[in-house]
Amino acid sequence: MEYFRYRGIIEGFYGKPWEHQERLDMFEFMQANNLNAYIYAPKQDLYHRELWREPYKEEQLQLFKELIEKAGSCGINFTFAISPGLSLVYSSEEELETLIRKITPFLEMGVHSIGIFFDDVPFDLIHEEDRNSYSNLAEAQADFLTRVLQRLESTISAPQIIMCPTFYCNDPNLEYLRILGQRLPKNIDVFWTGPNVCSHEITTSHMQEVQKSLQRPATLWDNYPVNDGGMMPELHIGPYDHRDPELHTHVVGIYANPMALPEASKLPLYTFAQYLNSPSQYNPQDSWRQAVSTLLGEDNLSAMEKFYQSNTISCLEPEEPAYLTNLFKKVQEDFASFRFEQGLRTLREEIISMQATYSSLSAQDSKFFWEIRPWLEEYKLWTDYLDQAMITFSNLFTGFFTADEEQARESLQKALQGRTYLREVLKDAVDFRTRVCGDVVRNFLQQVLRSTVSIELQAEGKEWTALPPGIVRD
Ligand code: LOG
Repeated sequence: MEYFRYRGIIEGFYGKPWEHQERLDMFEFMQANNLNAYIYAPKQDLYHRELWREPYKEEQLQLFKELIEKAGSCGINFTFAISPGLSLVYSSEEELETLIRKITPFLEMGVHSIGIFFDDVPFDLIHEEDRNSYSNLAEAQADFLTRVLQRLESTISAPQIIMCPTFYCNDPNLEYLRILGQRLPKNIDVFWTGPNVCSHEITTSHMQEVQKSLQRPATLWDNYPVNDGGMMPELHIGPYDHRDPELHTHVVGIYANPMALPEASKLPLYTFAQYLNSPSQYNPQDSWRQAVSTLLGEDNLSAMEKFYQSNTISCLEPEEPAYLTNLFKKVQEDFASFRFEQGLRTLREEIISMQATYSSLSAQDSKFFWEIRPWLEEYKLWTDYLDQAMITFSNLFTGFFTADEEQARESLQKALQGRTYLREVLKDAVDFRTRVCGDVVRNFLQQVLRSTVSIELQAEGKEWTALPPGIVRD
């Protein structure tokens, strides 16, 4: 018995859509992992959204044909989706005809599942004709989709429509949802993304409330591992998590919205598939290790575990990377309690381990490792800066605590040089493209700058009191 009717992937992100070949590869991955549904909905395909009225060109349809056939041969239900909500006149018959004309080639290629999406479009009726015909957006959308369904039913057998509402997360008791629930034909499926656009947690009771409003179990559009928009600096490679094992009692299917990086997405998608196939047995950490061993090889497991510790930030784990936070907290406590050697040793061991991780992963040549390259390269830079910070602290302690005056002078001079270097690299780090290591290493480097400010001022013959107004000592 399957827990979810639809176990899928929705290519529904903003940014660069996947390549044709990447989609074909993904279908094989899906088949191997018992995922059975794919929705084509990349926001950046102009013909999907802005130019929804324009028919696809012949060459594009040829590629779709290949995709649809491949999906079929992999046991995957292929849904073609269109997002007309930016400009659609809901009440117009002509608009309905235009939409039918647009999807007809897909129906002819054997697609019987159509997505019609109204996410990220105006919240109100923007056309006068619609304001004259309907009293609200939900009514307009329900009426339009009812008409589309009637047309499809007269053209093909067993058509399937899935819609995405304009209010697709947050409060399950919205009037808008209740109107949709009442007016939409019961065989139209409805998407929902959970308590948030990107939900940290999705509970069964939340989905039960959604079901009540919609008068049907919803289909989850789960915005993980997607990393578009403001999330682009984050690498979402951690396991699927915080989804109640009983969700299937109030949800007909779950579609994960992946990253624009298909290979990197496969790590979380592998774990997602395990959740879908056996929710009550699912263990995120075990599943993740299995994913790495299966997809990247057992040899990469320990380096990937290490690298992942610096890449945990996502809607699932919004805090700063816990491992690094704890490690630096310990080092700072050691320093504050005059256990300098111990603190430096912890740092040194961490740096060595990070260096080894970089060397090992950057030597790999597969597509996965090329996709994660920007994160790897900035991880390397943080490792180098951390190394310099460790040396600077070491010089600082020697400078302050040695009885040998000559050595003290020399060490403080070196600490000063380290400070100058770190101040410069921190300026560069403002432009880092990734959030690898979160803010943890950055904050630690900042601490080095603060700890060394007094020797810099001394070297320049300045006192605190000589600082310009507005600069305060912290
Ligand atoms: C979009 C989606 C995007 C995602 C994450 C839905 C239903 N729509 O806020 O295309 O990938 O957020 O940024 C969205 O989630 N809107």
